[in-house]
Amino acid sequence: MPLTCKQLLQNHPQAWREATVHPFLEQCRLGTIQQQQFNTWLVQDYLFVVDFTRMVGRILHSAPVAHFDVILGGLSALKDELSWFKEKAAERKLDLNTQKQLTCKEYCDYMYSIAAMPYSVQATALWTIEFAYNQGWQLVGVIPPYTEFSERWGNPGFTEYVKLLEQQADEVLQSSSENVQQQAEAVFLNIARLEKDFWQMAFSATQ
Ligand code: HMH
Repeated sequence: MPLTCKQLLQNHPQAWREATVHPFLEQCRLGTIQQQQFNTWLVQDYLFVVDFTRMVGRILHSAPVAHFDVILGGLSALKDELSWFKEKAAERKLDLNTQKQLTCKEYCDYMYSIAAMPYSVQATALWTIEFAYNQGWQLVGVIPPYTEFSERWGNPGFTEYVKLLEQQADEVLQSSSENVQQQAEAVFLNIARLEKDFWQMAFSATQ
């Protein structure tokens, strides 16, 4: 049986829950998140998205032409997302010219290392990263004052994009060797852990 994205979720329900359900998101839903926690997330996630955009650019380099449409659509959404982050930061008078915190740096370094892996592993990583936010923010729901944030990653268009990423990853995993499938599973688990750590990094922020 070839590995699929669904199978990864079924194999690791606990790791996935920890990646997508966190007090940070719960307190966004309740409106009780503190400013420094939210602002830390916002600035660090901007820095993350800059490096994530580079990762998607590198995935394009490895992808079959038949996968270009979806990936280019993702890159175009990232163009919009990067300007949106700058707007949100300006509204809050936050300086984006900031150092990465350790967890953010670890995650960005990890994304960089993924470029050396087979395309099916990269495609799985891309789906995992996008699905984590799609699910995490969707569970928050569209409640003010963070409506705009939950909608960005929870909206139907983004959900559809994540489904296409899943299809592309499944398609190439199907013809991957067992060894490569194991790599894909390890990458899924590492990303799930980094997602959990990223929420925790913002949640623990005191300044
Ligand atoms: C930490 N994971 C993190 N930030 C994001 N913006 C995404 C995933 C989805 O793009």
